[in-house]
Amino acid sequence: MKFDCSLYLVTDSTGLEEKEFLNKIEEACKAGVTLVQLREKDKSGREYLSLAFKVKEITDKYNIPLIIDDRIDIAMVVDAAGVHLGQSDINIKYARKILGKDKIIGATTKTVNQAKAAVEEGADYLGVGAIYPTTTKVKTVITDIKTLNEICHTVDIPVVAIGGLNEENCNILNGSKISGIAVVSAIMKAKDIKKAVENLISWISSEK
Ligand code: TZP
Ligand code: MG
Repeated sequence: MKFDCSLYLVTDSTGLEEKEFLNKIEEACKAGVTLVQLREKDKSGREYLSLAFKVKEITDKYNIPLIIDDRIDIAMVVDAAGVHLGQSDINIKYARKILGKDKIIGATTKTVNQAKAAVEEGADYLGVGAIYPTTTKVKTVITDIKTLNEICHTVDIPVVAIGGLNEENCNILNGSKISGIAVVSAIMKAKDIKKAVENLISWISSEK
């Protein structure tokens, strides 16, 4: 499946009422994010699935592919565009076996070796980071720009930078060969989502 990962919204529903959460996603879709990942770490399978159906309705309305973090089963039930898998999730080769060739499989990689392995197993894109420390709940390991650039030069699939990135600091990526940036807080916590998305898009366009 063809996809555009230039501005990749990774969601975080922490502390938000469902309606507020869905509104933020819709605003971001309307403003021009190109890919959305639903990322839930604390919900039960049933809650995750229920939310995935609702988010899928929004992303479908704006024709934006939806990626589900961690859960291949949920991605299949809601007919999402694909899944995002980390280093401790199901191996990409088995995910591919389940999902078939048409679904998108993204992989988190923090080193050149992990990146090479993910490509060999059939990943469609790589998420690389954290570029900056992040307040979004993850065990943060920083990936420096040098490693990010080495990964970009080593693999022939899109590389997306992630971690602490926002409209003020994404200049650090100027000149790198990334295909896009993935952000959580820069959009989910923005006072003005439309403006944040537009500013990020204008930086992305200036880098193309
Ligand atoms: N993987 C590496 S950093 C990160 C993930 C999921 C979180 C990024 O969140 P934020 O708020 O954009 O720093
Ligand atoms: Mg995971």
